[in-house]
Amino acid sequence: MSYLEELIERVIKRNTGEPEFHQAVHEVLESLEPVLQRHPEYVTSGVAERLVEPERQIIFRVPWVDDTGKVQVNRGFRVEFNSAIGPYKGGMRFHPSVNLSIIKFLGFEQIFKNSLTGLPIGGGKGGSDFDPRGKSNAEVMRFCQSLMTELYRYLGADTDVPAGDIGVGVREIGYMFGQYKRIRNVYEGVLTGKGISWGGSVGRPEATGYGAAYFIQEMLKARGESLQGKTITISGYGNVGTYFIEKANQLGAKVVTIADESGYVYDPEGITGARLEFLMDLWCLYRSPARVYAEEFGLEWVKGKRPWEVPCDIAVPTATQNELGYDDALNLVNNGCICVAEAANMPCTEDAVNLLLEKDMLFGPAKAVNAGGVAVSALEMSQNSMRYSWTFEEVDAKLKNIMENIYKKSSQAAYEYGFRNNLVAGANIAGFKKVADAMLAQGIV
Ligand code: 2IT
Repeated sequence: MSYLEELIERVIKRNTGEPEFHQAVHEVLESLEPVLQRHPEYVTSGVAERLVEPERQIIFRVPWVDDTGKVQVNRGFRVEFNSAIGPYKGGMRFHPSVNLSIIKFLGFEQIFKNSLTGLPIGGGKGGSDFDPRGKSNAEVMRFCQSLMTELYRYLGADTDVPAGDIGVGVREIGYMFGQYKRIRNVYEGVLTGKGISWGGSVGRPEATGYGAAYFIQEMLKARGESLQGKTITISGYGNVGTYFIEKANQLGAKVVTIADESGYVYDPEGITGARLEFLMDLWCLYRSPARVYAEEFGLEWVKGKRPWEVPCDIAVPTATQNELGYDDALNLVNNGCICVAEAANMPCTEDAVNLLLEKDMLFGPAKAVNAGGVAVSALEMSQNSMRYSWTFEEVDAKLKNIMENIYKKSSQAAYEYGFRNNLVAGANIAGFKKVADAMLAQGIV
């Protein structure tokens, strides 16, 4: 067994019952064989062994009182994975499925994603099994305050800076920020994704979706193609999906599906204008199921199926991990799809990714495709430190530039290490090298 295979075995043994974490580690370590061969100093200094072990993992009780006066108890997590190149940075996810495996896979991915942005941010992630759906504002506030009453001691603008993820938007960030400020008595950029009047950055809400569209443009350019006239299928219609549609429309493409866990809607005309406005409110304001969109516009609700069976040029999973499996990938291949780009975190299963790469499809891995969100979070941190704010045009131009650079770095690393046009390996290698070099320089810590 090779050094890396052995390490994967050890990770699986030491982190039992954490399949998502195993999956994320496997995908990265698989790409590193030629890198470690060329750089034995990474092996002797145990960079890979240290990388797969979080610097710190915090698990805590979050008690709160619901509107009926009943005590509820949730579990809070923050995994501070790696601080070699900057303070821990990464979102908080509030969803009933959240457990240590999910937070660790997300935190591990975040190390490389954040490195790829070229900005000084380490990797971390957190969350809770709390479900904001169906809760009143007052309940969400009490929950967020209780969570921050424990979490604040681990955070700081130069230590650990959370943001949003699934189930955490500006409302939740606001309640957490208010509580942090009250306890610490400091006004600092300890969270990103804040409201514009209280330290947020313009362009942060749009950043993940817009960034994904900019990245796809770069992928297509390399094959002499563009987004103009392309038909795109997506799944989630939250923060990532809706702004992705907006930018895709601006670039001349047409998005024809949205989905949730119980089915999908096919809108052959494309989601534009008033329909996009309706969709923007659907999740952000009302947390409504996708079926409501079908009902509103008299479209068929395809129950129990995934949108990946709809013929398209480009498929962009925008919801959650492992939402696009082998059979879905096979459908996409057979229906003439030319590009799959992961706008969610790890949305494609490993066998789906392998099939798409085998078929020489353009494949954009999550670490690269969805890095725009955290990149603009880092720009929010910069603006907070300067006590200054940039305009939308300034932020958007920086975002575009960052996404173009991520594409360049990833494709160059892939070629340099013999992976041809495999951006999965390229993104892993480019993200890894910056962190590994910083870890080498800082000694065995
Ligand atoms: O997955 C992600 O990169 C995020 N949820 C955003 C993290 C951030 O700190 O803005």
